[in-house]
Formats: sequence, C-alpha cells, structure tokens
Amino acid sequence: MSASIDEPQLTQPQKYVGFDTITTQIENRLLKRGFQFNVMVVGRSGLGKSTLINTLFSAGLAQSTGRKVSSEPIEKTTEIKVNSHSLIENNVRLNINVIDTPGFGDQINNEKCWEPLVKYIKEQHSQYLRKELTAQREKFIPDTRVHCILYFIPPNGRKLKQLDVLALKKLSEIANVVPIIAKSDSLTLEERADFKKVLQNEFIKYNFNIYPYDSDDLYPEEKQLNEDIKSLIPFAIAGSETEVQINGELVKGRKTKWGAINVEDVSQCEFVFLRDFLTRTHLQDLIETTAVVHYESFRSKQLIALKENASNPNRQSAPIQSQVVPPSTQPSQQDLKTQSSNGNLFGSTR
Ligand SMILES: Nc1nc2c(ncn2[C@@H]2O[C@H](COP(=O)(O)OP(=O)(O)O)[C@@H](O)[C@H]2O)c(=O)[nH]1
Ligand SMILES: [Mg+2]
Repeated sequence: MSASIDEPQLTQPQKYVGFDTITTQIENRLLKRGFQFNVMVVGRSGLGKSTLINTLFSAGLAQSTGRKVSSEPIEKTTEIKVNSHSLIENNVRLNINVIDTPGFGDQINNEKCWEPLVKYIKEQHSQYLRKELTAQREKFIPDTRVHCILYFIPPNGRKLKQLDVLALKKLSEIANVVPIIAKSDSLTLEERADFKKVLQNEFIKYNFNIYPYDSDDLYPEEKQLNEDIKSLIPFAIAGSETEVQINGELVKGRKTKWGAINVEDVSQCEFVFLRDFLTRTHLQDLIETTAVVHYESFRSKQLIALKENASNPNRQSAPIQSQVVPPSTQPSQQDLKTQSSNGNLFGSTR
C-alpha cells in the first residue's frame, strides 16, 4: 500500500530560519570543485581553429599543430589531440580540455574522416557509463564527455561539400554542434550575409540537429535568446592572437595591407557574439545538455542492449576498442577490472 501525500502548503516561517543560504552553500561547494568544459574543434587545416580557441579564452591553450609548409607530410587519418588547461577568473576555476582534430578533411579521399571523432565522443560516454556502473563508484566521475563541437566552414560562399554534410549530420546527432564561418574577414559584409543565408538553408535542407535545442523548460526570455542566437548561426568569426593598434587603442586584431580588423568589434565580425554565447550565456547549458540529452540517449541505448543481451545470450555486441584515451582519463585498475568482468557489454559504439 502506498501512502498518499497531500500537495504541500506554502508557509512563510515566522522568523528567519536561514535555509535561503543553500544557494551560497551550493555555490561554495561548486567553486571548490571547479568546472570542466571539453570543447572539440573540427575543420580543415589552416581554418584558424587553434587561433580561435586562444582568442576565445584569451590564453595560449592551443598550439598551431597544422602543417606550416606544404612540404610537411599530411596526416594519414584524422588524429585526436587533447590539451588540458586550468583557467582562473575571480575565484572560479575552469578546467578546459581542447580536443583538436588535425588531419580532418586534409586527405585526397576524405571518406569517413569523421569516424575517429564519432568514435572518440562515444568512447567518452562509454567510459563515463562504466564508471557510473561500478559497485564502488567515485564521488565525482571525471567528465571527459565532449560538451561542444566548434565546426569550421571555409569562407568560400558555396554550398556545403558532401564531407561537411555527412560530418555535420553524424556529429550533431551525438553532441552539441556550433557551426561557424571561419576567417570571415576574407568576405565583404554583403558576401558574408549571403553566405550565411546559403548555409542556413543548407542546415534546414539536411535537417541538422544544431545546438541550442528547443525545450519546454525554458523561460520566455531564454526562448527569445535562443531564437536570436539561431538567427546568428553560423557565427561569422575572425580570430587573432596578436594585438594591433587601431585608432590609438591596442586591440586583438589583424592588420593587412588594406586595413585592420578588430575581432572584438561587432560591426566587423561576430566573434564577440560567439564568445558571449559560449562563455557568458550557454556554458552551463552546453555541459548540462551533453549530460541530459546526448549522454542520456547513449546510456539508454546501451542499457537496453545490455538487457537484450542478457535475455538472449547468443547476441553479443562488439568488444570495446580503446582508440584514444586522453592522458588524464587513463582507466584505473578498478575500471579495467570492471571492464573485463562486464565483458564487452558497454563497448558497442553503434
Ligand atoms: N585572415 C585570417 N587569418 C586567420 C584567422 N585565424 C587564423 N588565421 C591565420 O591562419 C593560419 C592558420 O591558423 P591556425 O589557427 O593554426 O589554423 P588551424 O590549422 O585550423 O588550427 C595562421 O597563419 C593564422 O594567423 C582569421 O580569422 N582570419
Ligand atoms: Mg591547429
């Protein structure tokens, strides 16, 4: 027999009790722990991926790992390189993993060059799930799940190439994808607006699941903000790690024979809109959406497969193949034990 519980009555305590400090208590605990943000940059070499990451976080987080001269050999496959950093602003510590993908789209035959990326993303979900399911789980499971993918589109004014269509489709099914027009300083404002329309139509045509998503949980003003952001996507950005003098002021910018561009001037490019979106309005939402939408969908598929396997022992999923494990996430002895005792149940990356 289950007890029925009445609707709670709203009561104001007669004197101050102090439970309203719970928000400060939560804040203090969170501050002690710090925050983790994992961002993946995807796009062909030389599109300014490393430069943008450094411009975004105003720090040297990413080295230019692309080819410097044409005589350097091209990577044979898409590689995955993870760089970890801790940034402090006031008393907030943000741990950032930058996941770079050199070699993406640089081959003569780029067929399936997104596969290592899809595999990496699923691998992080799988690792998290294994840790969650151990008998003695850690109090805080280190989070290596990819919270945001910045997808760089070349500024050529044309429709999407087949490679971009397929990569955007696959990636947006499993992670928060934010497409951007790279090096937009090479376009006039008119060309930029036309190109943005072309791409927005392409996104509709191919029905990409582009972040941010609609949700009934949002307040009207949050819905409005998301609509405004959707009309800006893909952000036409320019990045620069160097400071230049414009009108007597030192600013992050690029100087050419024809003039100078201040990347933080919204009349010249949309870098500031992207930065505000990623850091000031949607940082927490990117992290949360990864957990409650993308990871949750992976988790439920895996657990359903596990149940099916248990009821039908002849059906087996593929064994796990760890292709890339960032240094900070090497599985512990405990994990390895769990992995082998669980057999191959969580390895399927369907
Ligand atoms: N015009 C222009 N050049 C850029 C921009 N961002 C980066 N670059 C330049 O493009 C080259 C490649 O940049 P890098 O960040 O290493 O590209 P990655 O290979 O995608 O990581 C460097 O010479 C950068 O200075 C940009 O927004 N506009
Ligand atoms: Mg680079």
